[in-house]
Amino acid sequence: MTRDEQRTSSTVRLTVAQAVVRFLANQWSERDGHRQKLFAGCFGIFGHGNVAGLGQALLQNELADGDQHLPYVLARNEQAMVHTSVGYARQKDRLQTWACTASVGPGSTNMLTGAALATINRIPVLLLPSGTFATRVSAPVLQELEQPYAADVTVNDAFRPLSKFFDRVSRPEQLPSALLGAMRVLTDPAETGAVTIALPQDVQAEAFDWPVELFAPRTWRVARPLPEAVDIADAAELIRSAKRPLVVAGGGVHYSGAEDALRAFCDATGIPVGESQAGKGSLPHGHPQEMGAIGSTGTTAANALAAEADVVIGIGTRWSDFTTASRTAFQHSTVRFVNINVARFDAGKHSGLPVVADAREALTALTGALEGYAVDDAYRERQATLWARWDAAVESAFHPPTDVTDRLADGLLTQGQVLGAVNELSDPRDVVLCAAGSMPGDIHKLWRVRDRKAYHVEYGYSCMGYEVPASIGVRLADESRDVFAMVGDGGYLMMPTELVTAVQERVKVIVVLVQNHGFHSIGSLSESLGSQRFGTRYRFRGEGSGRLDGDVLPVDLAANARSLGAHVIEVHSVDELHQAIKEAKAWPADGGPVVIHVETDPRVYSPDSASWWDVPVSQVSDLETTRTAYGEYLDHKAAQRPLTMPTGVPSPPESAP
Ligand SMILES: Cc1ncc(C[n+]2csc(CCOP(=O)(O)OP(=O)(O)O)c2C)c(N)n1
Ligand SMILES: [Mg+2]
Repeated sequence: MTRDEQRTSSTVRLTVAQAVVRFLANQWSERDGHRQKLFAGCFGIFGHGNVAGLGQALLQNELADGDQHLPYVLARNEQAMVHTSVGYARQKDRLQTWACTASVGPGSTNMLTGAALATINRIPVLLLPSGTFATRVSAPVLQELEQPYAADVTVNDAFRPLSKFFDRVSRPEQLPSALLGAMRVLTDPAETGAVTIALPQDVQAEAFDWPVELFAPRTWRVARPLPEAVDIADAAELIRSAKRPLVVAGGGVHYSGAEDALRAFCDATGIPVGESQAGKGSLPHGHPQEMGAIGSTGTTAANALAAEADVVIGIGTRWSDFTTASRTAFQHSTVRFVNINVARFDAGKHSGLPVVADAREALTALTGALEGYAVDDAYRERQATLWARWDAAVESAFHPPTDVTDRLADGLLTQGQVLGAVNELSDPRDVVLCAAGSMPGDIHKLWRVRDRKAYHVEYGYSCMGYEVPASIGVRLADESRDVFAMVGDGGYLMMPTELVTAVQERVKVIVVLVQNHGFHSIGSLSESLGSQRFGTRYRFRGEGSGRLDGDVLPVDLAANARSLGAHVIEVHSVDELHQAIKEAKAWPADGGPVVIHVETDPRVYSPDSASWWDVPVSQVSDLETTRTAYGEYLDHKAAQRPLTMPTGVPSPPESAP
């Protein structure tokens, strides 16, 4: 063989876009001996930035024989396709995800919100925004941003602060390192989030001789870093000194699959568990140590225990303000933290003792190191009493007494009734999904989670419009479960578009559309802060007042959903709601989306969390309501704690001189 022949036999000539598709189709992830395709497929919307590059490559891939497919799915909105990917990846414990291709300019920047959401929630997605010409020969092209101060800036630079990895492939030679770097970050449990490779439109179509080994199947092992023995020993010592220890379980418990390890830890020690939004369901409903949601939208049980806790063990939590009730949840004068987290960044929060490790591995080691330790009987009794009190409050929210229901206008339900019906009539493995509005807080408080993957509230970015597209992702990830997307009228109006994608792909999602004609959540927040629900209701501008206080807008969201191809059921009573849920459950698995439209009375609130959330109130105001709210705000501020107590880890013996 001549040297030239050797060279040709070890390369393959493909465009950059064809190389991207072939590479992605050959990536796998592996954990605990289970191997799966890293990419289930590629969502996209084509325009001149990607139709001839990635579009051509995806077409060629779809038509090819063999098993190296990267299925293509046409979405309706680029933000939404990122949400769908996030929903999918979260349901898959971050072991699998999707790629997303968008055209230059608005198509690409539509993905920015999804990028931020993925990064904040630490969920892997691969974004492939298209860029304007690398050569700039025909600049400025349609949709190109021109900045007089910097000729190399494009709109895709906006992805940099939102991504955990960013690269722009301006020459084919750069592609291998961009792809390999992207895979490393996507499959790193501590680093993962949105990963962006910007692909200029001309580069996508450019041909190159690639080394064949670039396309060999690659398996990326998702690590389970082991804790250091000294960290476990220190953590155990601190916990043994505690009288009122408490676990705060975050999303890391789920992503690590640490639920059984947590249960074993609680069974052995009797330490109770409060859960963040991402960590909800870490212990199943009914477990004696399960205290449910914690923080601003927590249960009174978890929040009472948080206030007294002397040692708090955070597991896989990023300690958001909702989880800590804006740092008012923990009131013990010397409260100290142990933070088990795969990311050193999170493990160091609240001056905690960092145990940088996989949650499952760290919990198993800690349970061993705590052998013989358990909380006293009085603490167990306190857990049981607090929980029984809270559970009774949930019961009356789900089934309100007649003095509440008698006050409802005809055809209206309470939000608690809607949540109760869905919780009680869905199967234990069905998934409840939500993101923004008043429902995430109510679901966090009230929902009885009966399966580790049955709870999916996106509350890192709390993005209105996540609900419908993400529910498609959840269903694509696991067709053995029904998914109930709980969406308010405001959230629905942000992103109903993907109902069309669900129709196209025959994906069964059940959307429960809760119509209350505006922002119940921000309305009541506004009222509590003295802002009088200003601008939070969907109303005509009043003819006399000139303000948004006229009649309710004649908006028919049921008709809207029907027009997009969904099967719509309108309900006006609890009985009709029960029937609708049963009908939706019986709807064919490939029947596409079902929308249950229900009107609720936003004036009926769910049980109080006995908690707080820091939203600053105007310090000076012409309005009496604002001045009153500011006074109350200062009272709450007084309870805010810096959480900087040293962990008191014993210092090592002094070394010999
Ligand atoms: C994209 C986006 N814009 C604004 C907000 C701020 N916000 C949070 S809840 C909310 C209102 C939600 O209304 P709706 O979906 O009807 O739910 P409800 O509060 O009525 O339960 C708004 C505007 C947000 N979370 N996301
Ligand atoms: Mg609403």
